[in-house]
Amino acid sequence: MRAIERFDGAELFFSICEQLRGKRVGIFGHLYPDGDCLGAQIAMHDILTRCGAVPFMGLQDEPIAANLRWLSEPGELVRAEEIVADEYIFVDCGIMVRAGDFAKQLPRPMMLIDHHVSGDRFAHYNFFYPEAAAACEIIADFVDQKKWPIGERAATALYVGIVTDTGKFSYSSTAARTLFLASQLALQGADPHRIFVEIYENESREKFALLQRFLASLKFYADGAICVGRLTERDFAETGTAAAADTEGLVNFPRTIKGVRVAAIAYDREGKTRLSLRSDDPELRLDLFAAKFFGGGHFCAVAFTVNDPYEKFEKTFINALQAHLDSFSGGHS
Ligand SMILES: [Mn+2]
Repeated sequence: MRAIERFDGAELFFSICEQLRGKRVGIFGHLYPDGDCLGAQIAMHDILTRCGAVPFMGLQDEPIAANLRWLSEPGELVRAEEIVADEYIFVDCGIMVRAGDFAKQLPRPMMLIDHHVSGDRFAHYNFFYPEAAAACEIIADFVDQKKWPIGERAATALYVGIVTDTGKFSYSSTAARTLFLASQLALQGADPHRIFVEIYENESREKFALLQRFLASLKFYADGAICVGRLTERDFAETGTAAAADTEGLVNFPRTIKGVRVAAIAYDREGKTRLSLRSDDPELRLDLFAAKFFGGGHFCAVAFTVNDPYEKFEKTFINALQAHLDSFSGGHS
């Protein structure tokens, strides 16, 4: 039987947290925050509060996805640029540009906790583990190793980060450690069923109208190995949805089609085209593909933005993706 692999650095992590006693600490994530980002911010807020620090959670001026709003208390998330603190911490954000423009003005952050494949390591202390399924998994592991007391709320926040970043414990990043830590969080008060209902069974009718359009738009390439869905400004306007929040998870539908090795969604966002790609196979190294377009992410999940309308970019995109698949297919058919 294999042992559960832990992340090193738990000792150092808590000693830094304890050094922050009495200090004002800004905790930030990335633009368009997801469950892992918010979950990690809330958990760090809890840990730092217990250490005697005065933490603040920052958010860019943008809406949080409707199915995540229950996580934070009203007024708890402040505009990122309004936070003036002694030290700064970033979670789930490997590169500074993903944090938004406000971050350029900050001094070097004290700490970074991240699990993206590539990153700048821009903080003094970088807890950077690309093998982690979620930033929340790293924090949950440290908490578990040190038997650090966390309350029900932080346990719930960490569970949310893990369940969302692993696609409900389904992606290839899901390890024995992931399941073990989820069970530890459940013992600390995270309620798996309640969290599931909050996140996955509260879809709006507007989002379903968008899903209908997305499914109707699917196009297949490369003998069905590539499947792309497309949403335009008009789709968002006519369904009353928002590009950033309501596209979450849509790309997972084509990913489940037999024969599809890479699924993608291309949608209009603020006059640009946002592409989000998923695969089931880490060997396809989508992170390297996204890097060609100045994007990033994980082996199996990446995103990037291009300035051209999708209709203009489509041919380049499909050709490049097909060439990428050909060169990374190795022993696969
Ligand atoms: Mn994450």
